[in-house]
Amino acid sequence: MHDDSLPPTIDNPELDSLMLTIKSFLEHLEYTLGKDKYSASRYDIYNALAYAVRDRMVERWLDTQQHYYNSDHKRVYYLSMEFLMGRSLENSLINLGLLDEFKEAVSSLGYDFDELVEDEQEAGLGNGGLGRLAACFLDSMATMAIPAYGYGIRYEYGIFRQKITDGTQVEIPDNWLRYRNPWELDRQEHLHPVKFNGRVVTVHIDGKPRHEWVDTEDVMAMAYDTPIPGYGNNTVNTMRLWCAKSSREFDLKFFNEGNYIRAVEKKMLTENISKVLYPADNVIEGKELRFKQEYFLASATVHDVIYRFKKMHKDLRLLPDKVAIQLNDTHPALAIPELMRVLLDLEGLSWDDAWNVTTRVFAYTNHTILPEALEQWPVWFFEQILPRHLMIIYEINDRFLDEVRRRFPGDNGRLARMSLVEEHWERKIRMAHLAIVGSHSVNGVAALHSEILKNDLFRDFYEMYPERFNNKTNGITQRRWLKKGNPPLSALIDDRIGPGWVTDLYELEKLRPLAEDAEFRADWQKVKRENKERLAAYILKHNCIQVDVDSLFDCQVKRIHEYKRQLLNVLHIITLYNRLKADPSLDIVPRTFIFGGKAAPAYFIAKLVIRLINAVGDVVNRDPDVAGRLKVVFLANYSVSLAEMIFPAADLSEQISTAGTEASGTGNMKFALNGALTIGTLDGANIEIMEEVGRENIFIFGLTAEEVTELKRKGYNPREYYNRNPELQKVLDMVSGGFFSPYDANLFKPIVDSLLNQGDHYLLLADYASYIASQEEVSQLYRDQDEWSRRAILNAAGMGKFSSDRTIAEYARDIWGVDTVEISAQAQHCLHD
Ligand code: IMP
Ligand code: B1N
Repeated sequence: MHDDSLPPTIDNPELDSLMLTIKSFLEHLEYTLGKDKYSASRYDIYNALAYAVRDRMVERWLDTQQHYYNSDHKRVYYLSMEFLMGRSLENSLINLGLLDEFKEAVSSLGYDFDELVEDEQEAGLGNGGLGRLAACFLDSMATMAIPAYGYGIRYEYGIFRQKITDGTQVEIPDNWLRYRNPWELDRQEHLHPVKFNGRVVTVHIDGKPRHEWVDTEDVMAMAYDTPIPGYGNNTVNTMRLWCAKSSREFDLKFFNEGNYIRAVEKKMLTENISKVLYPADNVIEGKELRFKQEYFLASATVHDVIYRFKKMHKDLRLLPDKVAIQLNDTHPALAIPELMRVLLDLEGLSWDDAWNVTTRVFAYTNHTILPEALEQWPVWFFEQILPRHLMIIYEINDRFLDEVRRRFPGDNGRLARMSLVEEHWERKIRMAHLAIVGSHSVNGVAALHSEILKNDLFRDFYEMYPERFNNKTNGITQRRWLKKGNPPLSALIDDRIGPGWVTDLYELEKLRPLAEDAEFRADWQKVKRENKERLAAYILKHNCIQVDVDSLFDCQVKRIHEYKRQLLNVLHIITLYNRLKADPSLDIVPRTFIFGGKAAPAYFIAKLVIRLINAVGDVVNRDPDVAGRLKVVFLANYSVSLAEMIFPAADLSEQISTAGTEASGTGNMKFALNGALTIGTLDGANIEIMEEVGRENIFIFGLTAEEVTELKRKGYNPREYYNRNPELQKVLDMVSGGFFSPYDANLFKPIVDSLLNQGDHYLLLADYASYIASQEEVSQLYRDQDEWSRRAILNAAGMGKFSSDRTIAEYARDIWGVDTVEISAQAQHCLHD
């Protein structure tokens, strides 16, 4: 910051800037919030600070948007039902290059910056990887100066807060907007009516049918905009989230009936659309309200996109020259028939023109192959709620199936497999098929995943449209996941290789030679230790467990799901426990097992796994025979903020999903970037991480995806593994026999049942022995701290590929066809210029 040798005169521009910051903060406290330093609560202080930060973004924001308007570049619209943004204050300051100045201003006013930052409610409008990926992409698009918008829903309640009571997950509603949200600006004027229900009237004009959707019940979508600042440039993009408001006509209709209370009730019901995020990850809930949410996002966004396009252009056939829409999974895929409806019914385009425009605008990203997560909406939902869209989908399907027939005559099996309509049991629309047929690009999120899409899940479609299929391996933003989350490591890296990595993560390659430098390894270890101490203090405060910072921090943090196999990790813990009990003098490497993650509230087995982790912790943490060697910690309410503290402190990253099930994973990248070694299967992006860091610097175990398929084909019998392995047998018998649930002996039976009697769908028993052996190698290596840190450095050095900047550059080049648009620093603002 400012040089102390300079006299504090008014000629010092840095001091000027500092004084303006202080002034801005005080003015917001007084004029925006109506408080003075005596009456201000801690939230007032935080809000005043946030407004001062926001002010510094607004000029660049207006400039950026004005420039996009004037230069009329092609824009990208990233549509997502989830944006897991986390906190904004420190991140904004980092990207704006104002962190030091604001820290100084805050401390000169007598406040603690680090405490204030913690007062921010995090924006948890997402479940896990898919929502956080959308947030990383927004950061990268702004940093790379891409004219881009994130479009989503402004849920009043984000992902629930998780409490652990008696070892059990309890869900607390996340009322994140209670103390205002200083980052958003409401756009009362940006309102779009979104139609529901009603019926379709077809009239024939000159022999041509024209469809009108009438007697609808309309809900207004109102825009709230959040600025998304790029790092070290002048770009500020927009995230626009829609909030549901009842329409005036709606109100009139119901209030005129004279029953005032009933009318208010009805009004509230329509506004429920944006009330709450569905808390299930990698599984669909099939609820009507969710269906309405998806259409609400799709419709409001399509209308906004067209409204903006029309400010500059008349001919909608040129839309693909100016607009690219990326669908974050099928959740917003109703935008495809919605755009068709607008082009056909409102703009009067021919079917062929409308279809040509639509398929050139849309691109679809698939994020999962789990069958329970593939969206299929009952036809009767459409009949009742979106009757016109059903007609359009049927026509898309008829034309598509004609094309299939031409390409593959007589292949009726193929027709049934590829149809947009699933005819089994009740009729359903297969949203993935709609998304593939309606897009020019279909991508998976890691190399293996994209291969599975082509060769397996969407094989028929790949045979028909091979040119549509491509891979875009996920990435993460190093601004949040290293610079913000791990200040000591960032400082160390800056010191040795300079700060270029912040916008070009491949710069980390320069760490490779430093892995051989003993002094650098010592500094690296010091940083890791400092971060482990910070996490240990947090654990002591929140879990009342004292952990040893010299022990190996073995971390698995992610949503709780059977395919992610937290249970396999638990089986390893119990195995170690048994070995120590059998031979108390056994010399093992002390470990602290750290878990974090939420279970979907209705996911019985996932919730039971949380109870098991805590129950095992209760036994292990209290047993004097293993004291000092094993600790088990479940950290409640895993969230972006907690993640920012865990990744820097981890020694070992658990990425142990059944091969072929985790589309990519992104936590795996965050751990390695922060200097953890990975133990993992050959799944998702783990494979590419191995390629980048070297096979010798990662612990790989278990069946490959091909071997999994082969084993299942031959007939997998988990009992064989149980019968053959006495150590495994003992572990499972303890769990099912009530060793960890003495007051309720049968409590954990369903878990063991799922393995032994219900087919062990995710092949835990098949991978158990290999996992245990790999963990032994981990322990051996950890004894050699110098070698361990050498490999950790090589891991971080290999993370260049996993910046979301690289991912976004590929989307921009291969799918969107958009250029970067540098915004210059200028800013003369006048409403009348
Ligand atoms: P929007 O995102 O389409 O609402 O437009 C954002 C920005 O585009 C505004 O803040 C203006 O900078 C610019 N813009 C929109 N309409 C006009 C116009 O009619 N004249 C000049 N600039 C405009
Ligand atoms: O998307 C991430 C990947 O890194 C993960 O491997 C993948 O599991 C995750 C329905 C999902 N796939 N599908 C979902 C989320 C919410 C929902 O309602 C499905 N999440 C993923 C980013 O590519």
